[in-house]
Amino acid sequence: TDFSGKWKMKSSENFEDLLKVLGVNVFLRKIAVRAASSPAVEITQQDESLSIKTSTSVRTTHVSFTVGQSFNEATVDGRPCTSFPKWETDSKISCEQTVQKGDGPKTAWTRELTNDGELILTMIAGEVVCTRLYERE
Ligand code: RET
Ligand code: NA
Repeated sequence: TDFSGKWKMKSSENFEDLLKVLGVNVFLRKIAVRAASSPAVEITQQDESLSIKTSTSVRTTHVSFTVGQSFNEATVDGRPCTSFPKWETDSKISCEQTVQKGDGPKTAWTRELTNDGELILTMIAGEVVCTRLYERE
């Protein structure tokens, strides 16, 4: 499986609900939802190591990790967390997050490469699952 490439988003479900359950106020939510509607995602992968840059007009994140090794990142609402990515199948990574301070709903994400070469990102907080579908640019 090779996630490498530049990706553009085709659809997104439940992103605002995700921020809501994480306690992001309505004002910041609206800003975030607008910005997150056209992200630029660039992934490079070497074997088990991935680097993922997600850019929007208001927030850009860059994470690098090796599947099977914990790393530090931030939850979608920006709280520092420790993450543990693992292979769920040979084409799907799932990653549980543990926030470094405080509490709140349990968060996680998954990234899966489909047979037709699309990328499905899910971001999870408590009972809320946000699903975002990408195709290569
Ligand atoms: C926060 C809260 C503080 C104010 C703003 C936010 C913006 C978040 C954004 C997230 C985008 C995420 C993406 C994820 C994966 O594809 C941190 C919620 C402005 C824009 C694109
Ligand atoms: Na996204």
